[in-house]
Amino acid sequence: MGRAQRDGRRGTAHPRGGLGARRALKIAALAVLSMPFLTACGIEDVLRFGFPEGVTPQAEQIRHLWIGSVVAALVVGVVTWGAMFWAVIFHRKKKEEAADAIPRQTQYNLPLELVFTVIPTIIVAVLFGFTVLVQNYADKDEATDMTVDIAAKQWNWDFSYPGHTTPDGKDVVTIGTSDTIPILVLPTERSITFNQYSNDVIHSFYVPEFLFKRDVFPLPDKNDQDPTWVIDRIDREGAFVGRCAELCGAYHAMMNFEVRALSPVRFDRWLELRTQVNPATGAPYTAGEALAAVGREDPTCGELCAPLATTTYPFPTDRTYRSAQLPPSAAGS
Ligand SMILES: [Cu+2]
Repeated sequence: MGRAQRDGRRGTAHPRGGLGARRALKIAALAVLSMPFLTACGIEDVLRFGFPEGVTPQAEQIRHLWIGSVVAALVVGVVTWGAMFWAVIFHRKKKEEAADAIPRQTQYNLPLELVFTVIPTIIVAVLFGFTVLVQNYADKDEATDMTVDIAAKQWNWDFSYPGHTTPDGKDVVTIGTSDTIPILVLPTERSITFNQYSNDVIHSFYVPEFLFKRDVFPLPDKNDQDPTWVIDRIDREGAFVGRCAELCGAYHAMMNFEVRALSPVRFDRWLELRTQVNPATGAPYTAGEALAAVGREDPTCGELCAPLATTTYPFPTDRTYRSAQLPPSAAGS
């Protein structure tokens, strides 16, 4: 096609005035549609609406419930906004109407009111049904491959592994202190029971990547609280920050921990080391020492076997502190 022809076509297809506006509209639409792809995230990422990507089957179910609920809410929103704007635009008072004229009254329209009652009831029932299904799954109680005990305290966490003892006969336990973020080392591909209790006030165990939190109560049996929950597995290795999600006192915001998910082989070796004495210290391996030892034996472990938490860091507990608290890496630079 010759240049003149092309120009001619363009001239007749788009009258000069509308061209700019139409093109701008097209570009805007394209920009909106392509945003998820340009930011390297799929439609699921966009629809997560801020939810982290879960790493357990339970988290996946919870995420689907969240996405379904948000999409349902958006559909209801679009229909409602549509009806509102339609009424505002097309049912304005007409010029020829008298000043005191009132519009046609439609109250007590039984069929319409039945529809407006039945539709929300169906929406609520469907949301309720899906919620119950997911809740029952996320809250199920069944035998798992292993158990971890979680003890919350103002303002830290202890994690112990029942059935595994150190040479001096004590339980293998990881103790969080003001100087050390406790690392909850867990295996991937195994089902895990979490058993939790508090030594003082109510805390809440929360790992964002599990999309799940559970209040940690003192005396859960006397307080009629279920302290046990399970996950079917952790899907991948990684370090995931954990937090206390219940305001529990002055240093609540500093009550962080880290879940370190290792492959079953690495985890078994880590737990085995924790039941032994570290020749370098003459005491049983701490969580960090055992991680470092696994890393030395298996250099491919890399950051996963870092002896200190990599997703969070201890906060100064000095109450006279009046400046921003920076990560140790940033503070030095
Ligand atoms: Cu707490």
